[in-house]
Amino acid sequence: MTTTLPPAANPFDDPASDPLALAAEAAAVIAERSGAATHDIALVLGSGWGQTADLVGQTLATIPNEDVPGFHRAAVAGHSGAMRSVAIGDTGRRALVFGTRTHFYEGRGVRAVVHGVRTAAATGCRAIVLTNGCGGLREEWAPGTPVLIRDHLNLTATSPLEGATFVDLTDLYSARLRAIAKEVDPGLDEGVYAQFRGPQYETPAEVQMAKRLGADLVGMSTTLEAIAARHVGLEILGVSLVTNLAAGISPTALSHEEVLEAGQAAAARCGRLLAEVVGRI
Ligand code: 8IG
Repeated sequence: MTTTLPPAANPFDDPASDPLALAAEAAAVIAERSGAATHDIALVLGSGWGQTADLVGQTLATIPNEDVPGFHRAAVAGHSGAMRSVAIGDTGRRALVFGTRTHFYEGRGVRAVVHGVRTAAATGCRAIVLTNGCGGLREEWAPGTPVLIRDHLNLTATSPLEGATFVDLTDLYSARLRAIAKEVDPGLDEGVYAQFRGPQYETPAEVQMAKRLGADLVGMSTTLEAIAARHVGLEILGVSLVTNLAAGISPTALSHEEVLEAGQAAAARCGRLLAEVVGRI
């Protein structure tokens, strides 16, 4: 008689499990379901970016997250719990578009947070575009303004790297890819992104702290993913959509509705940016 154990709630929980092996398993499922042996560029769509996926190119396959090892449904309203294989123009190349990400504040651990990045590398991707919705510290950035990430402050006090993995983070956010983005949209500014743990937004005092530390943008994602992406050799473009002014910078309180509205308003500019950039990478 055979007994089948229920699947572990979190496949990353066992410290002896190999996250890169799980990423390779996920990549194999994506290859099978998408009909593409390899993908070329990955995109992670953060808050406010969901509507841009259709502008990137024709969707050739949609795969629910829960069908792919190590992935799970979206935890945030307005995020799509699926990944898509998208044609990049008529180049024959494919983009792997993640409609959502796992946030550190979900408590699934850092391995789960960076599983998408590692899976993207395992599918053959050479570059990744990490997008997010965030709070802006500069008053001139009205809600709905996309900003290129030039560098980051990882304020999570953790890392996706385990063991003596000394990775250089100079030029983590590729100057080459930022230049391509500015060719497409010359009005783009750049800034330093600070990742807080969340899920609460910052206090006004924490926003002032971040400002004094050199931050221009505050959010709850991206830096851990960027570190993992560098580790597996991906070239990285980071783009933040300022969906709200950070706490205390504007006199009004923060709401998730505001975030979704800013995304709607900026969808055309952001979608065109991603589509053009992906075509030129
Ligand atoms: I959308 O103001 C979004 N995400 N930490 N602060 C932080 N994360 C965010 C914010 C914000 N807006």
